[in-house]
Amino acid sequence: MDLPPVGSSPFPYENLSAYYYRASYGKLSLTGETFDYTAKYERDYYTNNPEALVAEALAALDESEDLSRFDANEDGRLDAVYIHFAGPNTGWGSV
Ligand SMILES: [Ca+2]
Repeated sequence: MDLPPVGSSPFPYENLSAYYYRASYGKLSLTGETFDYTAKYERDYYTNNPEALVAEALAALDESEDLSRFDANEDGRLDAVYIHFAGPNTGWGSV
């Protein structure tokens, strides 16, 4: 498999797929769909409860999308979710 195309952002943040492909030494090819969601509260609200943001975003998405297409093994659960909180860098491991 070829490395995914390089985007406009500088290395190593050109795109998520390329990052994980490199980080896995070519073993993980990450594909999917992206959706925008604007959180109900300011970032600090989720600092000690990031699960609340995940639940909130998925509930909103569930109203507009058929999420069953992200359940390839048909176990009734999404196969993977990646959430990227846009905004300034607040440090490693932070929301
Ligand atoms: Ca599943």
